[in-house]
Amino acid sequence: MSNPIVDAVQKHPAPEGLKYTYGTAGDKGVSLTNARMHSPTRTQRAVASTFIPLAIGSTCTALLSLALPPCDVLDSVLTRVGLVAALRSRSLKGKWIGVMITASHNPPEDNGVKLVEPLGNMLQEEWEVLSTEMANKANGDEVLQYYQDIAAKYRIDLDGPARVVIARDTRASGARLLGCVQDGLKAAGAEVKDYGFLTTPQLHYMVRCLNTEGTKDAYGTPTEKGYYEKFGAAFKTALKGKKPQGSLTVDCANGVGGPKLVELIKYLPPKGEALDIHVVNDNVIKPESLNVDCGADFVKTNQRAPPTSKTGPGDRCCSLDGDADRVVFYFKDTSNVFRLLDGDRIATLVASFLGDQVRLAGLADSIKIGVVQTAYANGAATQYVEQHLRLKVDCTATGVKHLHHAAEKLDIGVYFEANGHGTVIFSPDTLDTIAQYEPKNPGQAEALSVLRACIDLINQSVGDALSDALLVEVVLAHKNWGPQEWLSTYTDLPNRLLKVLVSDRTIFKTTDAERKLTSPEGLQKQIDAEVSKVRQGRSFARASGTEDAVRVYAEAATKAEAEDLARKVAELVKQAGSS
Ligand code: NG1
Ligand code: ZN
Repeated sequence: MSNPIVDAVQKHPAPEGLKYTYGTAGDKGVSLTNARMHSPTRTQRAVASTFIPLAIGSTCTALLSLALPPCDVLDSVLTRVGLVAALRSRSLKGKWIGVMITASHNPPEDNGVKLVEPLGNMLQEEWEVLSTEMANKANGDEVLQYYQDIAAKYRIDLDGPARVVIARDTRASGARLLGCVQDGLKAAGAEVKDYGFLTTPQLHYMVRCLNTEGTKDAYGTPTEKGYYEKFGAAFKTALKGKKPQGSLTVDCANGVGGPKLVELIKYLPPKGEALDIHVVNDNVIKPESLNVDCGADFVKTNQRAPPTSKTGPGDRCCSLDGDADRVVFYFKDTSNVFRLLDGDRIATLVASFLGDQVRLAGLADSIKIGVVQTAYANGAATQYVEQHLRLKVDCTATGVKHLHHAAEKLDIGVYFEANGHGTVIFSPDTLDTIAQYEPKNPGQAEALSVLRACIDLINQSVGDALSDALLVEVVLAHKNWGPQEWLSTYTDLPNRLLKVLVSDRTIFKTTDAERKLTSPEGLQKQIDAEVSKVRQGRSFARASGTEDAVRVYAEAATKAEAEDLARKVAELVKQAGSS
């Protein structure tokens, strides 16, 4: 007898010889990115930033010989993700779960998918494991069996309600992948809301709104208009009549952030009155231009503005990534030198501002702010936060979910990766304190009102490039700063990030938030010895979670020393990886 789940799975059969993993790549198999690097053409790429297909064992060539059109390799995964999303929703008594189809800053031919929990946060790790297992089941019968096993294990009522929200970015393969998810959701009998094109953070926002509607924690109206109205109004209130200096040019990576920003602008105070925004690289009609020579990843990686950039010295610019959950700022100084204001800079700027407002509101004794970084944060940023701002810094492993979890433990947790992923989260107690506090004088009232507007302006479910950019503008306007003043708060230590290809990156194991290697034996000692030879030296090596490589980071007092240190550590890693 036919079963709808078996039928849906058979409709999108899994390609043979591929192994998939959810999130950053696991420690099994060989990442396809390895195969990709040896691939003669891009048409053989099949990587997903969130669901990464891995070739089983080391048979990358077997994978290449499949010669599949790029996203065929994800069809089967997407149908199964639909099934998992329905199960996850049922396990939470029908709460809305989000499915976002995007490969973020990766090239246009890539795609991927991620699941969003009811409050807009990232999928629980236990369910990442279930998703991975599900993605790797061979056929319809196995999938059905596993679906029922999950239901039994978690006592999920398969007749209970399942509700799932879907959105996608502007990639050409998105429409087909959407159909694949829908087939899975339909087979599982889920109620589906398809929002069409959204930025990743907008989808997170919708999920949170839908699940909190009508409660005391209501987050907003679950529509695009609701999103623009909420953030637009908060921006206006937070500015308190202050006008940001000059204008802001926003490079939208030719991704979904472009049209969404154009829409958001309609809800911001009119030009002349507040911020003048120039939108560039917003061509979504040509999906092949996505993230090409533009966007946050291009700017951060190449340390230069997109070649199309036409701004003059002192003009503030920022770049979003392909799904608008990352943002970095930059400008040309008076000598026409490119200056980057990355995630570390956003974190320090925002932490200093929120610290001031908390103090001015008279809440410094009851609310503590902390900053969460990864080992990639520049040492000068860490020192500035600890010694100048006198705030606590936590360091976590790479990946926003780690930063988010650490930030959740703080009253106000400001977390950013250097590459521009991040946001600020307020604990429930802190939100209550700020909501209920009775100001004792007009100064306190003013600061309190700014804090309340910032809470609304910050997308607390996930890092949101549009909301983060507006927050930066609010802070700069209050401080009456341009980018040069922002840059002048501290001087970055010269640094270098290198990628080392090794035959098996899984032998590189770390501890201490990835800052020290525990394996291969003896390597850390050798790195320490090199670090001790340079002034203000710091270096670490870790296996990338998204690429088949080991990343080496080094910083030191001078550019020459940083580069030399990086080169030497990379050499040590290469030797250890080939022995
Ligand atoms: P890996 O490949 O694990 O270093 C990269 C970024 C992370 C994060 C993830 C997810 C660096 C050094 N690493 O991780 O910050 O953004 O991708 O996209 O930038
Ligand atoms: Zn992204």
